[in-house]
Amino acid sequence: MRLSRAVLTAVVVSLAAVAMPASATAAPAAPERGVTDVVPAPVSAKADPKSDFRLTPFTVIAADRGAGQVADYLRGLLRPATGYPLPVVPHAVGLPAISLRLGHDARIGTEGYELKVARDGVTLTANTADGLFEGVQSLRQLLPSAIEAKRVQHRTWTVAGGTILDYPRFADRGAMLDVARHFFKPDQVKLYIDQIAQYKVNTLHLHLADDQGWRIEIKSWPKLATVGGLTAVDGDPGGYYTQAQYKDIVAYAASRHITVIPEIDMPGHTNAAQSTYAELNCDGKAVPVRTDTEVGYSSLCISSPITYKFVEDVVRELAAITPGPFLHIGGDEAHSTPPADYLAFEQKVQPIVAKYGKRVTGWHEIAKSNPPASAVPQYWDFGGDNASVAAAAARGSKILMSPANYAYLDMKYDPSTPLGQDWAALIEVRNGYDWDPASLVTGVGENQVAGVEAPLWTETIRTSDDIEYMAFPRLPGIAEIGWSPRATHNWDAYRTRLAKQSPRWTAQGINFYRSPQVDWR
Ligand code: TNX
Repeated sequence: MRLSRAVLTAVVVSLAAVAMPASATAAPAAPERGVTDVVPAPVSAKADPKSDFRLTPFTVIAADRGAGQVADYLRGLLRPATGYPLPVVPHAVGLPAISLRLGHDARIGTEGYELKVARDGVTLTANTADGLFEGVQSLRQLLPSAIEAKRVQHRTWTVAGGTILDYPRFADRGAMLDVARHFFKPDQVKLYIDQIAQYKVNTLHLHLADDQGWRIEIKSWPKLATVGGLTAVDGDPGGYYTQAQYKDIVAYAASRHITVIPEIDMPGHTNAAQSTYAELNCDGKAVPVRTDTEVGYSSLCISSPITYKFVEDVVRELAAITPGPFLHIGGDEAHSTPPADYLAFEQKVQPIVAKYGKRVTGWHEIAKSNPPASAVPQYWDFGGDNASVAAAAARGSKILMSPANYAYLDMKYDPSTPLGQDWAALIEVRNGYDWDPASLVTGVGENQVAGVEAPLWTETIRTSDDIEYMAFPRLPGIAEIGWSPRATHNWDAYRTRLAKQSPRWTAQGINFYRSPQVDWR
């Protein structure tokens, strides 16, 4: 019997189907991405593979009034790799659209959003532009990682289907960059802003002055920057931001829905100021310049009126160029300031911050000075009992959590990490993720926690590559702890989601640490 060609083909095809390896039919390969893969994990996410949305050259971005800035930002994200025009329009009028809508939804607060991806369009709804911006960060993760490429990629662009309802656990999710130990130029700070914004980080704390360098122009004390800014750790080149450059960084951060918190550390960590201006020392003699990495040796002169003139001038000028509500006044490791002097200093300085319309934040040592309930102590110790921090929380202060043994991005991953320090801990990706801000400090529970911040001290950090290597992949973990519900916390699930982020980092040019704890793709 001769089989016709058609019959033969049919037999071969059905045989091939039977012969398919069991793994391919029983467990289809995990998709590259979906609504349940987003980092930080959303409050709720329901995937629907039948409702994928395709971006095409005809797709438009339809934006409500008040959503224009986020729409332009989204267009800027999607255009380089797609090459599509993606015009921003008020109404889609029949064209396939990504719609950005402002509404009133009591479930999602000021930073939450609802994202619906269907075959005929994507709808992102929030109560504020901040919420839309955070929703856009989820939306971009639903596209192939090639969307992060800087040049046109010829391929299809499918947004993974489904719905997300999402809002943050804590109001503050921050990153700190120490630009004092090593200086980073405005463009480097902006690059870091873009990198952290994608994980819904909403504050950037800039550590602007320390023993080794002063980094912000103060017009009434001009040599702080022009002389005190010349140095950096180990004799490396210094630098400073003019007030115009600082304002530009602040505006750039605002365009990424990030608030800048400037820090002038005092009464310790002040050698750069005291080597520049002799009158800031009790004996009227300038101290020598220092670029080593000792801490705790410097102190402003607590008994001198000039000290408070200096502080007020700095606070006034900084407050005038800082739209955010907080000024950070440091206060850590003031080992050369006697406790009574520390108290006297804090009680004089904190009202100066209030006088210029700002709220005080500072390292948790400020809690010893009975700060007002509006002040936010930033906890950096290892957890457990801390009477003054607990007392501040009991008086109504919220506490920002930056435990050095979990959240410090300058800690080495393991003994072989070429950068960083190890005084607090070695922090592998899992350690950096496995902690809970609401059960860290006795007496500071869920409602007393302002949020989390991941500080990056830069004694050993010199370049943007160095910043990226220490922040990635740990910063997304801290961001997730700050954003995602406690109930989503699960290392095994997280490490799988984290692995799927790495092609995005590669496309963005981020120099990340390939932790052996994660099965990178
Ligand atoms: C401690 S903890 C510091 C910084 C250092 C850092 C290095 C704290 C508030 N201060 O002065 O840069 O350790 O890890």
